[in-house]
Amino acid sequence: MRIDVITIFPDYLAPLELSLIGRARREGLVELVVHDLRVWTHDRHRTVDDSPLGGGAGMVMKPEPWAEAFEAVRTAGREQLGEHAQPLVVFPNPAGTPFVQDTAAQWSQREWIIFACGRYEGIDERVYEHLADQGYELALTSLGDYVLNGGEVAVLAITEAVVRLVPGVVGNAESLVEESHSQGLLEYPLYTRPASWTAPDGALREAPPVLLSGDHARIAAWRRDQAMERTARRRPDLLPDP
Ligand code: JE8
Repeated sequence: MRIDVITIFPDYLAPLELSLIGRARREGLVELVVHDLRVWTHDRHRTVDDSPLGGGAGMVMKPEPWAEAFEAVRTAGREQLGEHAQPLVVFPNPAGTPFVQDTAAQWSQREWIIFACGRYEGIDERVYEHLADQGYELALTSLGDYVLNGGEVAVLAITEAVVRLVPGVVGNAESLVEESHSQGLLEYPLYTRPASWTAPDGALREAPPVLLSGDHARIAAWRRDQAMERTARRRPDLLPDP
């Protein structure tokens, strides 16, 4: 899978060098290229923004650098992947469709995703129209119902959620199976050794004895029950309408 990110803050994406995703990149499972949008400006100040037409607060991202950026990134991507390659272009946007686990599963099967990170008040609307006219597949996607300052943090979260589902990236294939089993429910509580733990306040805190019983059917039933109870209490919206 190839992922391109276009941003005015390339350093924001530095964490993608680390940990799971960093290893996936080194092993060639994922090719990730971060681009500085200002490369595609032509003035001394490398201007990417201007005031909103019609007035109003803040600044709007100008269309010209974006159009040039997409042309260059499409050419580079097709050089690597072949002329057949069709990217999905994702614009993180607080007014977009919510990003959920199902989105991550679908996008993990894509050959190529281009993330376009807006800043300021957002991007000139004609960029979306132009890309759609050029035949790009576009997705406006929200990380959640709160306000960020730009798309970069959304790209970090979305990339981690997508790349960990690419075959071979998460070593323990069982942990992904577990996730799909418990689909739609919150996870059950976890315990490890010592089974009897004396906390710093002197209290004896025991793990649930069922987990030491060796009875795998009873353990599975207990975990299912805990997951249901937790979901009902914390996330009733996840349960089917009663
Ligand atoms: C963004 C964003 C996602 C989420 C994404 C991209 C580009 C006051 N204004 C702030 C209102 C409009 C957006 C402005 C900042 N901004 C925010 C997000 C997002 N994905 N879940 N929340 N916020 C941009 C500019």
